[in-house]
Amino acid sequence: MADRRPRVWVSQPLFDDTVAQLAAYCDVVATEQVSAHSAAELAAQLADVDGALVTLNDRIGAAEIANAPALKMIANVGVGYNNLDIGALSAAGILASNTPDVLTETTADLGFSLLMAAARRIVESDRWLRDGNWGQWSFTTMLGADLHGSTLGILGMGRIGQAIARRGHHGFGMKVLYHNRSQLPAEQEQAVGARYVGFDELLANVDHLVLVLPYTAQNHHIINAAALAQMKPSATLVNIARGGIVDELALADALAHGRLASAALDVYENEPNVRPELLALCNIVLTPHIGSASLATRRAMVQVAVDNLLAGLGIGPDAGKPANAINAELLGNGTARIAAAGKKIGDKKR
Ligand code: 8YV
Repeated sequence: MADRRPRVWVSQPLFDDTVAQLAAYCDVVATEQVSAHSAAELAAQLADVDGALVTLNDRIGAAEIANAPALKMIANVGVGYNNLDIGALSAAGILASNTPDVLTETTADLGFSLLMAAARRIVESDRWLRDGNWGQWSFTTMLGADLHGSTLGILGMGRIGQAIARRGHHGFGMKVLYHNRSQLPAEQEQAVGARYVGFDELLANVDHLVLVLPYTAQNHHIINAAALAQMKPSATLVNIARGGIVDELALADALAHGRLASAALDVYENEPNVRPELLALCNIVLTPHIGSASLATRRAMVQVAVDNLLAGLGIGPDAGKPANAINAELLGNGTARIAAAGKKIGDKKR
């Protein structure tokens, strides 16, 4: 059978010049408007392609790939990939990749910005001033909580967690406590000035808690009413991970009744819908999932995803070995569709 150019689908507008690199090797179908694709639309788009470049908007599991016989590779633009059912993709021999590293510092920057904004009541102050409330300077207006010298807690100590710890320890002289599935090696802990503690100890002892753990079924609503009740009433909670980690109604209740001083969320359980109970509060900062949203970082993420996609389709310098394969075991055990095909599609230099 004669070689044909692979077909790829790009699920939403990204950066045209970066995505154009795909067109040198592949026939590209690019969605031109930002839209949430239904399960049926995803299945229809994936039915006829070899690869896809997708984002967290695209929830892809067994049903969406059931009629996609040519599909070999899904490149997710993002480090989190809870939108993909990796078990279902692996069972079908479809590789998946993500974009770690390039977004670490940008996302840590946002986490820290949200922490400062919430603890020092910056957004609330801005709104209060614009609303014409500043009649007279007063000693007690908008009293908040200090970051310097306080205790920072981090739940989830991967790359982004460590980058936040570094900021807190080296930049703000904070004591840093963390909890994670596994304890870091001693030299890594020292580099970011962080000490491992149990989950309950973390909740009870920190002045500020930042959530940076990957979302799984096991940690669904791990920050619930009981967890919030263990925290200091003066504490700040920041979530830059995934919305499902926090019970949003319990959080809104704690904030409304003075059991937690402040919070900041960049992620929500049912994006883009934000609960009215959260919107009604003044002691919470709400941003629309912009953790990695600097221009340079978003461009870098798309480049990494494009490189992964081409590699997964057997094209370019890393042909057959996408650098960020999530289910890389498929390459080792020969069950990846690309490996089973056993051929390189094109060898054009990039
Ligand atoms: C991305 C994110 O912008 O990387 C992640 O996990 O949450 C964001 O940085 C998002 O995933 C885009 O798909």
